Amino acid sequence: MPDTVEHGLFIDGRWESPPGAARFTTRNPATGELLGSFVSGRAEDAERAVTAAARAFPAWRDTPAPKRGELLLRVAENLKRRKEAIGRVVTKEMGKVIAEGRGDVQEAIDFVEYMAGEGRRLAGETVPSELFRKMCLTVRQPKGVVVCITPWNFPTAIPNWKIAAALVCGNAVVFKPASNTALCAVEVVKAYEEAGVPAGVLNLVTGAGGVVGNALVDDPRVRTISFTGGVETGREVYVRGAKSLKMVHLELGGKNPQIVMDDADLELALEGVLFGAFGTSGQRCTATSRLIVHEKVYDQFLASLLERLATFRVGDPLDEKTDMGPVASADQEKKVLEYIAVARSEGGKLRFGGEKLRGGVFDAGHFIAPTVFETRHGSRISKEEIFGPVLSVLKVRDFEEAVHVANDIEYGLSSSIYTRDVNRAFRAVQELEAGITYVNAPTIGAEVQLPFGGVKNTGNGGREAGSVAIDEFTELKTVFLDFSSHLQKAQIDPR
Ligand code: UN1
Repeated sequence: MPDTVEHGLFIDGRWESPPGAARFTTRNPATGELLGSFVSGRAEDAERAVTAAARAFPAWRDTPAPKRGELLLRVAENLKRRKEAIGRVVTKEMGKVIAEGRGDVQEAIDFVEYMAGEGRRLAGETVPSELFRKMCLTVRQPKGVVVCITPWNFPTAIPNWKIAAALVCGNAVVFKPASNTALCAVEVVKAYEEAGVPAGVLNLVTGAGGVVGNALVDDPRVRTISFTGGVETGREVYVRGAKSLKMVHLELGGKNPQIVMDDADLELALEGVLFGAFGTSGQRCTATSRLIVHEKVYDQFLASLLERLATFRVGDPLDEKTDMGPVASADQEKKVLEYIAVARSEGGKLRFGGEKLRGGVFDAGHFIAPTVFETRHGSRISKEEIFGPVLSVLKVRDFEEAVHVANDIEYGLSSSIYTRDVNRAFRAVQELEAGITYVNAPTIGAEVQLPFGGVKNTGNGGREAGSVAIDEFTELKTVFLDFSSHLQKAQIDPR
């Protein structure tokens, strides 16, 4: 691999490329092109990164929060300046179309800017005391060393959701990215390095989850793990972290429904499902993987969906005209094709796609046709997260059945309803069991100034993004200030 750029670990403010270190590479899932070579970190590397973070923490904690926010503003500027270049790296490394590659970086910029302002808020609360001349309030304090473990599907946005929030709160971070988007991770870290992040405050350790991830989760000096990824790995991280009583924040899967009622604007609903189901090749936690349609409009809506898919352009994700690129890796391709086989074997009625695309440019990459199955509620493809361009279509009699089908699932991240009936819209907001509900908009496209997360097996109750992002990365100190010059006894002194 003479031409492949070798990237190092970033520990204590230095890029390290130990000669002879084991390495792995990333490849463009559309072309097979080699993109970079990265260090397969060892447990010792993870430990050294934690040591660097622990050493850097006190000075960072003592840096005024508005100053920490200023660092983030410089990071945002760096990301803005390099938005096009980094957007192209996103597209090349995980295959989302270039408009979405840029969007990934924009989402990172949006959140980093938003968190920069948090440096001047980081609010606690002030409440009255039951006693004389006594003041009661809370202040936020950082946790110390926190670990951010991130997925490949939003390889710049999600790391920034975690890192920017953690840093503005005064924590030191060890960042362990998904291996198949390691180049994006290097780009993210460079934006912080160039902004002047102090040595040790942000560290990058690439490598296998079973080695680097486990070492970080086991390390007693780490207080919080912020993890986004699949439910199986998330459960392992949770259980492992519990042994040392760590706070483990989980953002996991989804099986997100778009409901289309008989009174919906069907053209709008059609645009919504095309974007929601096949944007990012269906590889978003928020992707629309179930289309729940009222029986009165079912045949008509399905027919127009199939008609639109006939001219849907799958191909080179760097081409602005492409609607959908490849899936992100050979592993993803294998998993999605296995689910397509499951769907066929359980009697799903294939209405579109259902295969790996071959011939011409497709042969070099992991391209799967946008796939539509008519299926029944309860089939495996209607319940399990596939994380690919596979849409299950389900027919329902009425609103009540639509909500029942939408909710009768182990996940609860995003949800959507298309209707013109204001009462139904409000009922959906109230009754859909999900962290996010959209009315007349697709299940994807959350904005960073609002909380992001879900119910049931989508997580363990936390939220990222929005102003509540700081809850994950701060401890609340409760403060009682008694200026009465007397011993006062709460609950005991006469009232
Ligand atoms: C994810 O897939 O984990 O709402 C994140 C959206 C994006 C974020 C998705 N803003 O689809």
